[in-house]
This record gives sequence, C-alpha cells and structure tokens, in this order.
Amino acid sequence: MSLFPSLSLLLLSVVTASCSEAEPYENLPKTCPVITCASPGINGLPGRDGRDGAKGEKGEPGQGLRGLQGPPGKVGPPGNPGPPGLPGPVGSKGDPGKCPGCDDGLAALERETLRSELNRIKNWLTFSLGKQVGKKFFLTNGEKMTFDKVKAVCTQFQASVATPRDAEENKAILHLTKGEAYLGITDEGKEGHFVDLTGMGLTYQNWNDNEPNDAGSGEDCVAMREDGKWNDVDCSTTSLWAVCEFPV
Ligand SMILES: [Ca+2]
Ligand SMILES: [Ca+2]
Repeated sequence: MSLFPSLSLLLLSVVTASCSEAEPYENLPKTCPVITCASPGINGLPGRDGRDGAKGEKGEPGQGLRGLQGPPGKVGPPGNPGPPGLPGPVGSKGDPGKCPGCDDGLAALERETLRSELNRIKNWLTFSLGKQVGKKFFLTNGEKMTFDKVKAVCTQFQASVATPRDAEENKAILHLTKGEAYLGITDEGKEGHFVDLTGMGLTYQNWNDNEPNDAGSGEDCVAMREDGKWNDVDCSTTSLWAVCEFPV
C-alpha cells in the first residue's frame, strides 16, 4: 500500500519529461497516456539577430547600356615646376677655340723665328760650301760621279743639276768647284740640240772653242772647264763634280 503514491509520482515525472522535449508543436501528441495535456502556449518573442555571414563573391556587371562619352573638360592650370634634374654626363672635349689676335701673333712670331733660323743656316752653308746668286743657291757635296748619279743626288735633296742661266751664275759655279763640274745640259734627246733637264732651250751658252764636237763615241753631257768654258763630254765620265742648285 505504501508503494502506490511513489509509483504515481514516478509516472507523473515520466509524462512531464515526455512533454518537455524540444519537438515541434505540431508533432506533440494531443493526448497523454495518463493525464490530459494542457493547451499549447503562445509563441515566444523572436530571438536576436544572428552574426553577419561571410562576404559573398563579386557579382556580374550589369547589362544596362553605357552612356556616350562627354566632351573633354577645360584645360586645367599649369602645375608647379618640378625639381631640377640630375646633371648630365660630361661631354666630349670641344675643338680649340679661336683667338685670332693671339694665334696670328704666335704664328707670326714662329714664322719670324723660323725665317731667322733658316737664314743663319744658309749663311753657314754659303760660307763653307755654297754660293748664292740671285734666287739660286749652288751647293756641291764635294764628290765626283757620273752624270746619272749627279741627277739622282740632286733629286734626292729636292734640287736640280746646276744650270747657269747667265754669266754671273756660271761664275758662281766656277767659284764653287774650282774645277770641272757637270752642268744640267744635254743633247741626249737630239744630237747637237742642247737643252736643260726640263727640255727647254738654252738662253745662255759659254762653249769653248770648237765645242761641242761630240768627239769619240759621242758626247751628250756638258762639263764646265777650269776656265769656266763649256765642253761636251761623255756622260759616264766620273771625274766631274756634282753641283746642285736650290731655289731660295
Ligand atoms: Ca752629243
Ligand atoms: Ca767635246
């Protein structure tokens, strides 16, 4: 007899626990096995808003028509000047400048110095070896040789074989050599027709008596004798002085 109240209390607890499950209201049985259920309560207030969800992906651009581009706007005011740029690379060396007065003065001084030095050298040569007549300067190397070698020696020193154009030049050559010397005169081109080495006819002649005679096997060169007279001789003769004439 004492167990009946305890059993009833146990059943009531079971039924209460069954009715307190968090099931949807619609799914609750309308009847209870032991006691009649009470009518359902009214809905509670909405819960608080949940947290913001993650950001979604960017959507596709709209499909609407794009408007026409408007006219360009007015030119804005000029901006402030920028800072100065870095210095450029060093340029190549320029041409020397001109200083007309300075250069001319220096050039004139150099020319005068050279002219003075050249005159001194000419004087030395004239004193020792040469002889100047007018604008000619006669020189000998003190050697005797064939006519061809005389021509080669004079050409080497930018001169020509001594060729007297008048009595004064003839005398100068005689004074220089004091003996027989080749002259720059020949009739190799045409026998008996004597010309200078440029092919020009003679304007001055000082032949010895009975010369030129083209003696022996032929004489096509001209030698100055010790008395200053001329004689045609063999060009291979090696006993004649080499005398050259230089323009002054
Ligand atoms: Ca001859
Ligand atoms: Ca002769």
